[in-house]
Amino acid sequence: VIETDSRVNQAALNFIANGPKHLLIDGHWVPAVSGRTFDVIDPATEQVLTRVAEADKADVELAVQAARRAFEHPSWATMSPHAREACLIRIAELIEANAEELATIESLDNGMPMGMAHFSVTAAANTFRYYAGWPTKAYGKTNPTDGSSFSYTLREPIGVCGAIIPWNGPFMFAAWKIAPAIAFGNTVVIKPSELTPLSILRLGELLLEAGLPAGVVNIVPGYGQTVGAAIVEHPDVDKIAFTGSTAVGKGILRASADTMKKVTLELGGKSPFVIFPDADLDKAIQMAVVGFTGNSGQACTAGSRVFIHESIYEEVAAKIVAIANQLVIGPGLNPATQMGPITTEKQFEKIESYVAIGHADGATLAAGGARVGTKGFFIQPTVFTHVTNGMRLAQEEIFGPVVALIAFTDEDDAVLQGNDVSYGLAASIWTKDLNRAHRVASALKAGTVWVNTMYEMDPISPFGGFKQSGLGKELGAESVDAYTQIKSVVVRY
Ligand code: TXE
Repeated sequence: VIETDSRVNQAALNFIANGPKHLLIDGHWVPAVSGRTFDVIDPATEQVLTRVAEADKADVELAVQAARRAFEHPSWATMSPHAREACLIRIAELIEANAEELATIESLDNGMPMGMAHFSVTAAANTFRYYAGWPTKAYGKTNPTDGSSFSYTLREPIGVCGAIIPWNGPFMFAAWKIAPAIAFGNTVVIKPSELTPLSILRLGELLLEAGLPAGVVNIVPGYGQTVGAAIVEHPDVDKIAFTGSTAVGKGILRASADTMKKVTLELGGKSPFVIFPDADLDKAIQMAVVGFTGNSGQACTAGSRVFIHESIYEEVAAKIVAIANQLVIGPGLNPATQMGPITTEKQFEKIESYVAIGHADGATLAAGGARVGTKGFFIQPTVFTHVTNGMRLAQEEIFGPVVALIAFTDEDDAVLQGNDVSYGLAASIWTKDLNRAHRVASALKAGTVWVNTMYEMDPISPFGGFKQSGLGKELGAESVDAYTQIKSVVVRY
């Protein structure tokens, strides 16, 4: 493990030492009603970075009331669309102006390398900028009639949106939920993961600086079973947008039934990365490694099953192993770091358990598999070869830098095996044959398919999983339906 670089952004350190670690409710930073706090850990050192106020049911109550007031009067929903647009643009600009600080906070809290942290911060700014274009375009329609009435639709906000986000990409996921919600006139109660709340607290400051009215976005850090559950059960929350595990997503869907909330879910994945023999092999191999080691494999779209044509299997596997063995592992803040620590101890232990499962399943450990160093949650990039798609290694989301290399015989076999899994979030196909690229892109059951690329995300493109990877779409024009509802109005002459 290489050392942390000494040139750390001072504004970030200052925020961690002195910035508000309270809840943001109704435009004010307030302590939790209970007075409780929880520790935030730096995964590269296992040291406590700071302590943050721990919200609970009583705080959710106050946050929902504030969000409801901001929604109704004075109404964020009926504010001029141009004013809402201007506010979203200001937020994007403030994120960009504070990018180094935000990326540093994200890297310290989550462990991700600075390059990745900057990617997330830029993606978040782009998301606010993209949605700044929407308040002025939330059109309804005029419906055809026989001339004796006037019939039209209104596209209206849903109301108070509960956002629950995970720890693997906190800042970007916060933007994915807040930006569309407020663009269409909704208000928000957001719960960051208890494991990585810091960049979202800093975002809260920027939202206020941008002039977002009090109560439009409320931030309640805390635990899933308490704060998360209280948001999901609250009768005055109209919609839930969740990113996290499939198991918790299913529970949220069930719990939302009682109050008939609208729900969007972005859940886990076990995405196929398919290398055909005619691919640009050097690029494919490089990106295969990025696909399972990017963000230390803690990505819902990670290419955790790499399918390699049998004619090139040994050659490609050997090269993947060689690159994986050379990756520089260290704290996210060191510019030389290519792979940071695992974000939490619990996740680290889960990954270690899958190394044991791989052995037990009879796969061959070709690289990694062990802890790196003694401090911090560092683990080696881990490659299992001679995996068959039925093994647990190939069927269950590990959420770490562990890849299963699986052989396939022909295109049909690649599609069959690629689809033979309960998830359907993403896929990556590597081939120079244009016909094959389109055929396989169409045949794979996944919400996003990349051809000769990987991890390309843009708020212009809708994102969301098939099968057990989720429900509904975020981003893109399709997300308009997730944050608005249609009202039909009929006026009889
Ligand atoms: O996720 P949780 P965990 C997968 C990944 C990982 C596994 C477990 O495989 O190993 O999930 O991670 C909140 N009501 N993903 O346990 O619990 C929680 O506080 C309401 C994939 O950390 O799903 C946090 O804010 N909320 C995923 C958020 O849910 C609840 C990203 C996510 O945590 C809750 C993260 C409850 N009952 C993990 N229980 C992806 N799609 O990228 C928890 N939460």
